[in-house]
Order: sequence, then structure tokens, then C-alpha cells
Amino acid sequence: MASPIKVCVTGAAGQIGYSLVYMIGSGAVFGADTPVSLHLLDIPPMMPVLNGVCMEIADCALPCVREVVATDDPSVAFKDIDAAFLVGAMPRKEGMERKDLLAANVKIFKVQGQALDQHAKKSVRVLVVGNPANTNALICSQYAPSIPKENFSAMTRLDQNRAQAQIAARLSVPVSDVKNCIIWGNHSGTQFPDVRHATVAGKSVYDAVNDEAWIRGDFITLVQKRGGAVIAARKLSSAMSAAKAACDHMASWWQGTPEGSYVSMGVFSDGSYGTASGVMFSFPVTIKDGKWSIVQGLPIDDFSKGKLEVTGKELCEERDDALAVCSAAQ
Ligand code: NAX
Repeated sequence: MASPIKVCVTGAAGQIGYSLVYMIGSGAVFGADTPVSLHLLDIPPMMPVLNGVCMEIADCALPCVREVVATDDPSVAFKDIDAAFLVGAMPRKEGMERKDLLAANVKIFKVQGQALDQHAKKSVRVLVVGNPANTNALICSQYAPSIPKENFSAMTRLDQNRAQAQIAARLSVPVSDVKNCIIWGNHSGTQFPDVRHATVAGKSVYDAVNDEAWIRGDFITLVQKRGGAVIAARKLSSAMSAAKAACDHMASWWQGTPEGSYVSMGVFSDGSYGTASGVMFSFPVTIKDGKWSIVQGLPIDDFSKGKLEVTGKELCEERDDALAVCSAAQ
């Protein structure tokens, strides 16, 4: 076996962390033959809980797990890491405005960006899950100038998986038959789940569904509001599915996308498809040798253009608010 890949999970004592560390340790992301060293970060009051998680990791007797480091110190957690799942974030509390939530998280991701800059490998691949994920990823990268911007991404894979699952259910086919659903924009209520270019067993999803009103109406709303529906049912937010999506995202980044298919990731916008540049916008990407490329040349109709504008505008507003928080703190 090769030397272990060092993988950091922040918020490791939380709900998503609980499922995620098991999935990483079981080989689902980096391969069943690849040993991993798990670096688990949480805040000081959560150390006893994190200790319990470590006990359970040991009790899972996972062959891939060579080492577990549990800490509340980002400089220890990020030391020489190859991959980071930044899940830990400030949750929205009752009565909290969106701007207050953004401000609290900007501060966390600024500190973590600085710590990544100082301690992680320059080749580290960073996936931000903690919300607001796109803008947190932007801030994190801004404060880690020695790490290439392409090494930061935000998670919209859960939204993509939700979209694929809805299409599969609608057509009564296995979810694995559905390919190339796209999530454009922000991981928020403005995201645009788009199946215009998706296929089911090689045929157009649009033709197979044959119901444009549903595709442009209820389907989009369903995917946009799925997180809320899970909370209403479970009284807790999505955790198992979020952990699975984080693993899917990192596995695609590590192993590449199969010929002819693409995945959605929040990445630095270069202005493709007329989107605002300089925000973390979710695009369809293909991945080869650890590098993602935005899929180019997909036809965008007026309906889609309108949706891209709305979600892009929200991302620009979030970015401006976040940068204002950063400069006020300087
Ligand atoms: P939990 O509240 O269960 O866990 C979060 C953990 O992060 C806690 O243990 C907390 O102590 C820790 N934490 C807080 N500040 C930290 C810091 N500065 N450093 C390290 N750890 C810190 O939340 P959970 O359900 O696990 O969700 C985590 C985040 O994922 C939330 O921001 C949530 O909104 C976000 N999500 C993002 C999704 C996406 O698709 N991008 C979907 C799922 C999820 O809602």
C-alpha cells in the first residue's frame, strides 16, 4: 500500500461529519486500496463528542484508516493535507438574518483559508460544504493566495443527486440511467436545476419526460426546496445524503469523470455562459487528471438565461456582503 492520503474533515463532530468520516474511511472516495490519515477538526466544546466519533472509527476496524488526528487547532488539522472537506460552519439560529449568518461564516472561512495557506500542501483540493457554501469557498480561497484558485470548490452535488433521483422516479428507471443533470449557480433557493441536456439511458430526458411545464415548474421547485422538505420530515437537516454527495464530489475530482458525462461543482466563474466572473458559480464540469474544465457550448435558451441571471445576481450580492465583512474586520 502507498503512503496515506491526508484528509481533513472540519465539523467532524456534527451530523454530516458522522456519516462522512465513515464513507471516507471505507474507501468510497480515494479507493479501497488507498490508505488515509483522517484529520478531524471541530471547536473546543465539541472535543468530547469528537472523541466519541474517534472511538467509533476505531471500532469500525476500517482497513484504509491508518491514523486519526482529532483536534480543535486548524494548524494541526490542515498540516500537509491533500484533501479537505470543509463542513463545519455556524448554523442559522432563530431570528438570525441572512447577513448575520454570512458574516459569522465569512470569519470562519477567512481563518481556515489562512490556515490552509500556511499549513496545507499547495496541491490540496478543498471542497466547501458548510453554508453559504459558494461564498464560503470564495472567501477561503481569497485568504489562501499560495494555493491555486482552481483547488477550491463548493458543493452542489447534493442538488444534482436530488435532481437525478427525481427524474429517475418520474420515469421509473434506475437512478444510474440518468446522466448530465446540471445545477447552475448558487447552492440556495435560486439554484437552477436544468435537465435540458440530461439523458436517460442515452436518450433525452426532455423527450422522455415530455412535460415541459413540469420540468420548468414543479421539478425545479422540488429540487430547490428539497432540503426544507427533509428538515420538515426528519426535524434535522440532510446529513446522510449530504455526506454521500460530498464523497461523490471528491471522488469525481480525484478519479475524473467518465467520457461523455459531467458533474456539477461550484467553481470560479470565468464568465462562461455570460455569468458574473469572480464568484463561485456551479457549472457542469468534466474532470481529468485532477483538473476540472467547465463544459462549453451548451445551448442556453431564454428561460435558462433568466434563471442564470437570478442566481448569479444573488452570488454577486453575497460576495459583496462577504468582502465588506472582511474589509471591516481588517
Ligand atoms: P452540524 O451543526 O450538525 O455540525 C456542524 C459542526 O461544525 C459542529 O460540530 C460544529 O461544532 C462544527 N463547527 C462550527 N464551527 C466550526 C469551526 N470554526 N471549525 C470547525 N468546526 C466547526 O451541521 P451539519 O448538519 O453537519 O451541516 C454542516 C454544514 O453543511 C451546515 O453549514 C449546513 O448548512 C451545510 N450543508 C450544506 C449542504 C450543501 O449541499 N452544500 C447540504 C447539507 C448541509 O445543509
